[in-house]
Amino acid sequence: MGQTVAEKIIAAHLVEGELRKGAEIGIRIDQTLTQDATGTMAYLEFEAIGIPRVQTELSVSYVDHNMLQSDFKNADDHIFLQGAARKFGLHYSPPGNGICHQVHLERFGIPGKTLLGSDSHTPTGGGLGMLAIGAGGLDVAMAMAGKPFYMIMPKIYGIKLTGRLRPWVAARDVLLEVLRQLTVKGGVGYIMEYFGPGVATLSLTDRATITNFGAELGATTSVFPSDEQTRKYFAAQGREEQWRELSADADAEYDKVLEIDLSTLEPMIACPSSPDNVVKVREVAGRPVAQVLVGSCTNSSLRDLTAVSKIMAGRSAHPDVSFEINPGSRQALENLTAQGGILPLLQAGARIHQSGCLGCIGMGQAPPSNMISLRTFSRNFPGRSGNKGDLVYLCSPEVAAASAIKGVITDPRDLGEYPAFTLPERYLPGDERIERPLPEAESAKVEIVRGPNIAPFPTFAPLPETWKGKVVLKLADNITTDHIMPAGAKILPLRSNIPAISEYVFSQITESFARDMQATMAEGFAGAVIGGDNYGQGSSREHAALAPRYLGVEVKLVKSFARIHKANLINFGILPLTFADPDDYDRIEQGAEVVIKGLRQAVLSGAETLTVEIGGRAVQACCELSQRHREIIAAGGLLNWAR
Ligand code: MIC
Ligand code: SF4
Repeated sequence: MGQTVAEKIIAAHLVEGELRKGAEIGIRIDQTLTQDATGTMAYLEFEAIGIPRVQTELSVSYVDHNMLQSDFKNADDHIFLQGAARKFGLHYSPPGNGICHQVHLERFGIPGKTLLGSDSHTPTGGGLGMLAIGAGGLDVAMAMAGKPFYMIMPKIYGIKLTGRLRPWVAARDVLLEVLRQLTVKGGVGYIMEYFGPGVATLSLTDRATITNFGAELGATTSVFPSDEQTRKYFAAQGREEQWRELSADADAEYDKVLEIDLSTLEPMIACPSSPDNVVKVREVAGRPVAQVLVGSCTNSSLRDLTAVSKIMAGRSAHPDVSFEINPGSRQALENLTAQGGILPLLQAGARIHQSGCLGCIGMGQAPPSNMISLRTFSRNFPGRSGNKGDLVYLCSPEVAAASAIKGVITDPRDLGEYPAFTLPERYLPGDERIERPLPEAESAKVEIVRGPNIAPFPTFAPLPETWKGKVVLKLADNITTDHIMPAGAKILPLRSNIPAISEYVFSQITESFARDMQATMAEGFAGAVIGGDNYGQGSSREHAALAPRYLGVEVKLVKSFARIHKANLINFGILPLTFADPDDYDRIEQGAEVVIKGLRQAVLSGAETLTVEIGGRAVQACCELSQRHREIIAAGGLLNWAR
């Protein structure tokens, strides 16, 4: 039987297991990336593993998230990351240089290679035919140490593209349509692979928008073939020699197929507060908008910024709109400048910021109260903008520009003819500030500087024979990692200090959670959290497992898990269980006592179901774990296990 692109890359990197869907496999990782908000912890973990230098073909440490420097913390982290890169043999991309995914696409990605990144939008690299996967920092640290990356062999969801996008309809709309149909959990357990005649009509950065935003489907990753469009992009980047062709075999089989005729799509928009709450722009047109943000790793490439600049040329942003541009990278900004694209934006009233994540992760740019913020970002989870009860909509750069002009949500087709533009055949590289790895002899002399906010890594106890706890929280479906471990300008700077950041665990849901956990622990109980479907969707932040574990949460019993979060729970020794009978969920009350007898023995001996006594009632829970996972949990986490 023929193979898909994803299967070919996995087969070429397989080091453990066999290519059977649903079985655990280990793959070799060629490249890694980290960003600063997950990177400090990842390098502390790498240090704890004790390997002196990264073992990958290429590893890059980016600073793009924690850019506001309102005290010493973020600036200290940047210095730590630069030192760690010099010490351990990595490339280093400093603040202002761009969002990790955008810069990695431009300067480092290679078709057919594997990339593991400590950020959930790592699949951006799938746009150029990489197998690019998001993971927790500890998994990335292990990959840097030359260890395989383990995952359950996903199924392949073929997305067949036919036709061609009409003017004013963008790559963003393709995935908004897929999200509308499949929802934020539709991709769980799958790699989304794009094929069909419509693929050739999409530019490389359009493809990257699609694979990036595909993270919101809960998919393991998304991938496009590498073809003539890809070659053109590599030529424009001055690295054509790194390009190679890669396509699915004609007789490749997909586990499921969804067909999208690009020529029938219309401008779409995701309404508050979930990326799959999608409608046609026409259905919500006319709602007043207070803020329009163009940026984020989903939509801030040179193509996107050029489109916005051309649309704004000779027009102005509405006086009631704060119209802001967050360029994806120094390269995008340099080339936009060289082409004369900045002036029309400034004249239209744009606030142009440095390259980075900025408002996408609540590092500034919070919108005014009770007013609509329109963003070309990937997530509109509740409160992520910085405001409780926020009204964030997600859309294409075209919809954003049209709405900025009119001051209300606008279908961009109302603006008339789509402006013509071309992109340069050869880009200015914009990589002046990227540091190359130091030679080994020089690395050895580097002393890593650690600010006072960089706390040592906490240690955790192994799994006990009988586990005693309390239901400390009962939650609904689709809980995001932003609910579990919020981000934003106040909390993100604590990412390298687990005791400090743990104070904010679940603070969006109940402000007293950390204090309540302390009281529970003082009574001699550990914590169990009950959840619904798709628990832990969104970010790759391992802090959403590490910080609750630090507070004493040791068991999570839910209807279903998001992939990366489940992997992070295992890495920090939290037992992930799912309901055998989902109706049991309704019978559980917050505060109930929980006992699991013979737990350690059951986990280690491969038990697939466990009896959990909750409030005196026996509840059957499924324990879907590989033998490796079981040993890791019994040891109290991956670092204990590896030692
Ligand atoms: C996000 O978009 O939620 C983030 C911030 O980039 C996260 C990583 C983090 O929390 O540091 C992600 O997507 O993994
Ligand atoms: Fe940064 Fe936003 Fe992309 Fe996350 S989704 S990497 S915060 S730009």
